Amino acid sequence: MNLQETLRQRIKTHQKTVLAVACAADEEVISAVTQAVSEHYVSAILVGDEALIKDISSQHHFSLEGIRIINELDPVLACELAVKLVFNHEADLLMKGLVDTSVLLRAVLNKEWGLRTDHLLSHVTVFTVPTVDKMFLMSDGAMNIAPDVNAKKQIIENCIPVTSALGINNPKVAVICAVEKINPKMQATLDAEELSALQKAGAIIGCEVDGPFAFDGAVSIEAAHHKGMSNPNAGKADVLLMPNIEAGNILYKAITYFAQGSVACVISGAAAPIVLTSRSDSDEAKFNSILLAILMAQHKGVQHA
Ligand code: COD
Repeated sequence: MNLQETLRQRIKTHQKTVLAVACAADEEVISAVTQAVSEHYVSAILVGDEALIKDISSQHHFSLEGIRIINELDPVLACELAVKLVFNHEADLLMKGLVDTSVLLRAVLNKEWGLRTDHLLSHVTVFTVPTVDKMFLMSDGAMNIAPDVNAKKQIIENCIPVTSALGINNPKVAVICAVEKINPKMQATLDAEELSALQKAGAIIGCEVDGPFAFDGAVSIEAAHHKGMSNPNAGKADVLLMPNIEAGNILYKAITYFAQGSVACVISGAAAPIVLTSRSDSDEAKFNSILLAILMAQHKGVQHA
């Protein structure tokens, strides 16, 4: 399955969406943004080192025509300016450029002019790998460090608008652990039991939550059969809820570095979708993530329990 093609096909209209980019002076970032502009997906406001942005663009023949640049060399201030553009409705989407994730997220979480809501914010990765003809979601590999059960519930809920935007109805969420059996010494397995019970009791809606599952039993029906797993959703996961940021981040990097997978990443739960890839990600991953953020903006209004 080709992730970019799927994303392109789901974007129905080319409405004028404005993308604000924080710390934009980076080859891959400018490449992805100028591609999105030239294909009329977005118009863009680049915040960052204007001279460097122009220098990189002329070196690589990226057209900056029609793109507004706001010159700000300080990364903290550049993040603040980009977030405020979205807060003030001058832009619809925010994108992380060449800056530490935590610096941008602190601006996003600002109490006066940030993009907070009454819900937790979390990072969602959509990915495909060449060996499986299916799209998966994985969360959270980049924002919430050590989520407790309540945070994990909200991380699951933040995946639902993404699955809806992708046309995945009633997704199967697998709570990923190291084993399939509850082990009181493994907190993730206790969380899995509680999250599954919460969903069965109606406190999480729009998906089915099962676990504990080890990774193989979550994504491979053959592995689930081999292990004798009786859960009918074993091996059929659409969404992988990772136990903590380390597990999520390692899986994310393994998808791109070892499995030659494709990714698209956003922060969900904020007042507007936020394109948030790793600094080392390719321009293709950044472009895919812009497409995903546009799709999410077009599918607003999903209810939580
Ligand atoms: N959603 C909503 N509000 C939040 C969230 C969240 N996910 N996280 C924190 N808040 C709120 C808190 O309730 C509080 O009001 C305020 O923000 C500050 O909370 P702290 O003190 O926990 O926040 P910070 O500023 O120390 O840290 C927030 C970060 C998101 C920056 C932090 O969690 C972090 O560094 N995450 C990892 C980012 C990272 O390095 N990723 C690397 C992989 S790319």
